[in-house]
Amino acid sequence: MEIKVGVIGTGAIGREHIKRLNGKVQGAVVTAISDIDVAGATKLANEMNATFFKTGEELIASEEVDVVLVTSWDPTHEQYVLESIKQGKYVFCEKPLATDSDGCRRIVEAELAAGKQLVQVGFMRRYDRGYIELKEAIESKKFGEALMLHCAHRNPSADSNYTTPMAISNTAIHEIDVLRWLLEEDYDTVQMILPKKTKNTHEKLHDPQLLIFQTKSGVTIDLEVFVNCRFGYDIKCDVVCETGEIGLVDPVYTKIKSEGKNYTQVSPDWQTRFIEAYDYEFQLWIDSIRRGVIDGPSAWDGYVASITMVACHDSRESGEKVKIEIEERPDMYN
Ligand code: NAD
Ligand code: ISE
Repeated sequence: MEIKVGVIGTGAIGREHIKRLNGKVQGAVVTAISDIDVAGATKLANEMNATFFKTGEELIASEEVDVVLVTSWDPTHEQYVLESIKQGKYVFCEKPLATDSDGCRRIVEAELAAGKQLVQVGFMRRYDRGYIELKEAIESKKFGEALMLHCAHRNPSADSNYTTPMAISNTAIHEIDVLRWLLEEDYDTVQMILPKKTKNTHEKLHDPQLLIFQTKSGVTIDLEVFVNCRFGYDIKCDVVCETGEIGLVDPVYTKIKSEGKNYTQVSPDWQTRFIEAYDYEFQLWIDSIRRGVIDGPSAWDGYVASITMVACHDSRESGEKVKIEIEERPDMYN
């Protein structure tokens, strides 16, 4: 029997995930959708033979829905995740889990009260072949201990609703999760630096931004977030070890020779850059639901990311290095 998925939020990534769940992922079918854009979502529901629900809460409660996928705007995530937990349904929530650490904490508390892991967060980089290979190399200690990481998260452009804090809450949140997963340790401190501003930004966005993390064991990470870089979607992670360096390469399958040049292209967007990671992420999510054991990025991981994010905001305000304090992880997440 296919697992019936209800999707809340049918914008860019919602539609991508619907296509993937219906077309690529084995064992799942999207049966219900909801969006505040009633006209657009009703049209989509008709095209794909799914039921449109006026509110996310009605969708979550429906018998037509076994599990929930939340792909609406960031500030709406918490309410739908909490409602899914209340209804005892598995829920996949795109990042961020909630817009602040109090919201993430409420979700962790609700899940602990439910006594079962129901939530998975959309930190898809853990499913990217490049990051998986980096993790294997670090764990094997083939090149000795990891000492420093040089990372960048670049987007071609950001719209006028994208503000300075979103460089962390909406963008760097991916690295905040994947780098602690890669190194298997938490951060100790963070310091933010605001470099010279590009002319291609607007008043409410300081772009680029630079973050320097120190992990508990002393690994130093520099992370550039530059969301108006203009040249493409560019993700860098170079791990400097004692006797070698391992780094991500852009997944390219062709090269171009033309007009005296020989080159490869930069990925244009997140859809292209991480397409295989998203496919793998969703197949494993559906498989884990069948087994009844969620083993992807948890609500706890979403919470830790949010605490780290708050420390980044504090450091941007003060210019100082800020300590990142995280409580002991509850047993359910060990
Ligand atoms: P989008 O603006 O294209 O789509 C969001 C949709 O949510 C819109 O159709 C909007 O009408 C709908 N919506 C807003 N409030 C709602 C509500 N209360 N109930 C139901 N629907 C509501 O945005 P997007 O780019 O698709 O991003 C959606 C989410 O996915 C964001 O949280 C974003 O951070 C995340 N995202 C993750 C990745 C990733 O790489 N993992 C990539 C892109 C976006
Ligand atoms: C977007 O929401 C994503 O999650 C992308 O992966 C990220 O690169 C982009 O900055 C975000 O806005």
